[in-house]
Amino acid sequence: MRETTAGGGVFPARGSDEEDVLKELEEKTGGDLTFDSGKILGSMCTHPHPLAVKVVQRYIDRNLGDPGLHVGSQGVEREAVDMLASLLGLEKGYGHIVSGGTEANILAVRAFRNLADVEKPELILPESAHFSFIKAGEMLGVKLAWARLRDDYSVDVKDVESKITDNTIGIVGIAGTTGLGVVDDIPALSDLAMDYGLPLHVDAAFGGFVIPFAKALGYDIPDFDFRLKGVKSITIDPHKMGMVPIPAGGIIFRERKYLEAISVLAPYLAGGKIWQATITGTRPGANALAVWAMIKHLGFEGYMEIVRNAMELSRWFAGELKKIPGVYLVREPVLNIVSFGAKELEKVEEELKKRGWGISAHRGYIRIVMMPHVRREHLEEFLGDLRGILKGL
Ligand code: 0PR
Repeated sequence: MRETTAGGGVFPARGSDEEDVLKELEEKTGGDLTFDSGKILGSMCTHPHPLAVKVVQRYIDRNLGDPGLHVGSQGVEREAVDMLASLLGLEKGYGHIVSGGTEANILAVRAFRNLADVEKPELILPESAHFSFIKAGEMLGVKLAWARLRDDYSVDVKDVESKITDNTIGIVGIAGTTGLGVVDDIPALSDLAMDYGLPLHVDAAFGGFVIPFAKALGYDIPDFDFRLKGVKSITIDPHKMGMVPIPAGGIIFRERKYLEAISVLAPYLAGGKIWQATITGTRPGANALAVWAMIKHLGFEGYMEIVRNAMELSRWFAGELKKIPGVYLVREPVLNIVSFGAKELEKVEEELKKRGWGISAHRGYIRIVMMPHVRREHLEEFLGDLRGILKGL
């Protein structure tokens, strides 16, 4: 056998035993926070549901980038898209399970731009919009026109209107903002979009798996989905509150034309001449199957129970925060996100991190997201630490 030469780099010349590789990985990831530790309070992800993990493991080799090979999986993705569309008030939707909210938002902007036929495309979006739109604007050559927020942190619809020009390709509204979980006045944005003949994209990356269930539980939240005629596309992420492993985002369009506007011909794949709309080519079928499996397994009622718990926990937590001197809520929670400020916030953040809490205060406040892995006892411990830190300042 010929001796392998390592070339002196970090690429190993010889392989190691599986056991050794796993042990080394275990050591290297020892510093990671895990969701079951109860210490991650500021993330929009969670430990995936065991069924979803099982499905991903079983179907790990499926590639939706070549659906001719995996025809069955492609059918399951379509059914997953249909179920998401149905959750969002649409009988038949067109879209994909994608890599996350970022890709979903980029696809929506791409569709609006390609259909608009203007030379200098502009997109109007709230100041609260996720930074994925900055990537979309840069990649697609679309100028972003940022609309002001009102005192309640929802977008000022009048300011949105004032920004409409002949170059406007569409409007964005947010159903569950990244920082505060605020739901914009989507009905008003939808009316505005209809008046001007513009498409409205709703970023419900987080809220999509919360709002329908919270509304069914009686929470007073504005309408946000396809039941509003101006809404032409929605981002909804199963890898956030859907309990599906990363990566699993969702983009749903009202009409086929949006999907067609972003489809590129892939002429040589196993399925013959196919059209591909997603940014990624090779992409995981397993995660799309996991989306399907979770929706089938939990059903509306199952998700409703998860959301009930998350919503109740956020109301309780907000109430407890209000009792602490030196702490203030940025606003009353709308969804299962509670954001608060405190005196000497940077110092408080530093001290909380020293005690192992997975939070950040980079927006000028601390955001706590009541994901399914967050339990009351974790929050009680957190509140205890917070009280102690503030007393010691
Ligand atoms: N739209 C909204 C409203 C979002 O909040 C996010 C992500 C996106 C789009 C983009 O989604 P992807 O990250 O799936 O592409 N919001 C989270 C955030 O910025 C992402 C995240 C998740 C951050 C888990 C940290 C974390 O631990 O907070």
